[in-house]
Amino acid sequence: MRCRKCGDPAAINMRHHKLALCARHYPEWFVEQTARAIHKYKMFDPEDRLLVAVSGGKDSLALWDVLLKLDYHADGLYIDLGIDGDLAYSTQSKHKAVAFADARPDADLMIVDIPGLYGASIIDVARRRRRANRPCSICGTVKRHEMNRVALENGYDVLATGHNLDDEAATLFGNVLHWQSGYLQRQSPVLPADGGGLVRKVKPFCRFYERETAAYTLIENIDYIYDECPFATGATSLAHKETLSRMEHSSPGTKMHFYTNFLRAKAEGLFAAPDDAPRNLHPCAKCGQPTVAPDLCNFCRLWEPAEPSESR
Ligand code: Q46
Ligand code: ZN
Ligand code: ZN
Repeated sequence: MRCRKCGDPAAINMRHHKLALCARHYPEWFVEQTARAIHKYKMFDPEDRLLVAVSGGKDSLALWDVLLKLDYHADGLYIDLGIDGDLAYSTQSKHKAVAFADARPDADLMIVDIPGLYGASIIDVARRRRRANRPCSICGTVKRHEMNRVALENGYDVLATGHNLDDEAATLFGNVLHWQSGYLQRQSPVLPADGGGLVRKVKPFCRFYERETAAYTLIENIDYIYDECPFATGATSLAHKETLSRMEHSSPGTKMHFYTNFLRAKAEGLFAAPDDAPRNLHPCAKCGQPTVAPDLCNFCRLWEPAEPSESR
């Protein structure tokens, strides 16, 4: 297999694009495609201040790298969740994010230490809520809240995450399996800001397959944490990814068509709510972030004493 641009041996063959590229031309293509996605979905403008959520994994570090190459003002945010144990997952992943920032003079990294700030790791919180073996929904609540808080408090215009096409297709698959109309309505490469306290969220890698971001980090020598979070094993989203990957294998382009045709159907109004009903958000009584819950938001409730029904 040869590079389409120069005829050198190809480093990657993308069957769905019918495109093979060498190690010199692939990173150029990858950066250009990111710029096209930013433009296509009107994600942000050159003068915007971006906060990139970095986990120490390949997608988020590749995203930060590309945004800096494209000359955006992009700072990093690492949230230390306190997931340690045998793998020392949080310590190791933080180390990767710090090493990435240290090697680049234009990369500023902010670190939010959840146990230090709130007095408990997400594992402690999950244990208190009798969810020690499945802390992911608690973890998701904490990450969403803290990303939004840090972005708002520090005047960022946009929060960027490294979700790739495999992530988005798996999420879509789960939402379709359960016909989660609200989630289907909101799943998008761009979630606009709402004046009530939610910062704009974007996913510039939503059209890249996971193996494409992996190839970019490999060719560009970006060191990341290879291990998954220990709680990722057994997650439903992983099972959905495996199902979709089998379909992709027999029919290249399946994930891309599934996701992009969904976006097109949505743009044509397929998932619009009957009256485009607002979600009835109001400020949380404690932190002020928008919530649909009646008093405290889900995040603030996590730090309250567990209710009897939860501690059974
Ligand atoms: S970090 Fe958190 Fe993930 Fe670990 S506990 Fe689950 S949600 S798996 S992306
Ligand atoms: Zn080439
Ligand atoms: Zn709150």
